[in-house]
Amino acid sequence: MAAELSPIDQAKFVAARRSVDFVESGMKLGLGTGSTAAWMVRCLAERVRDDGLEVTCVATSTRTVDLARSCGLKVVSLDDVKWLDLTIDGADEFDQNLNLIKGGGAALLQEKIVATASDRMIVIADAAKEVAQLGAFPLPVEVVPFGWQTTKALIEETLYSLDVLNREVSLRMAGDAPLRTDEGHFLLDLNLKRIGNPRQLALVLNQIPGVVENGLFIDICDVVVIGQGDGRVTVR
Ligand code: ABF
Repeated sequence: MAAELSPIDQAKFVAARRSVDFVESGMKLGLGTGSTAAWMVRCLAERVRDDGLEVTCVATSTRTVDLARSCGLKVVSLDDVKWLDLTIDGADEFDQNLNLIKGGGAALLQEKIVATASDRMIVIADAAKEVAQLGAFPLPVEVVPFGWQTTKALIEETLYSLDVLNREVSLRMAGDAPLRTDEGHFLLDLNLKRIGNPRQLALVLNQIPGVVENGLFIDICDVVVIGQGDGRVTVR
């Protein structure tokens, strides 16, 4: 499976494969979204098939539901299990405190709900996702469609009052329509370049009426599994 991969895909694959070692039979698992998480789903399905591993899965997006079921995994809703033993998911950035920017895959709300409803969260990522300071990746903020332009203006005012440099709020357009999440919400991208106080920003953003959630995952990730293009893997 890994023989013909590009270095970046090899890095994602080896991180994903290593993360599945943390899965024990009988676990209730949260399955992430994105290309790295997709590798994990495939590797998990292999272990279920080859080792007889028994797991019950909750997916963080409709596309992960589809992939997991196509691989023969048992997928139920979060309401069916209420709580999870472990969630494995990707990320767009992680820092030395294991705080994350997530949501580039437009599934941040379900990802944060699932990750928070887990005893443990493991992030799987290629080494390029590691940053000294979060913010180079545009921070996704999920907003309800009602009055979204007013919400966008309130976000800009908030960023200005926090003196968050390089503020530029853009609605992530997918073609000529705003990008909608599984819940029908819009995603705004905050191009902040660097975030001095991610914990403060995460709290302030979610106080703004119309904001549903943001892509800052603070104190949620427990372990990061980092893959390299040469096949090396680091667990931290
Ligand atoms: C999802 O996958 C998102 O939260 C995150 O933005 C994205 C990372 O994608 P990839 O693994 O393809 O780099 O978890």
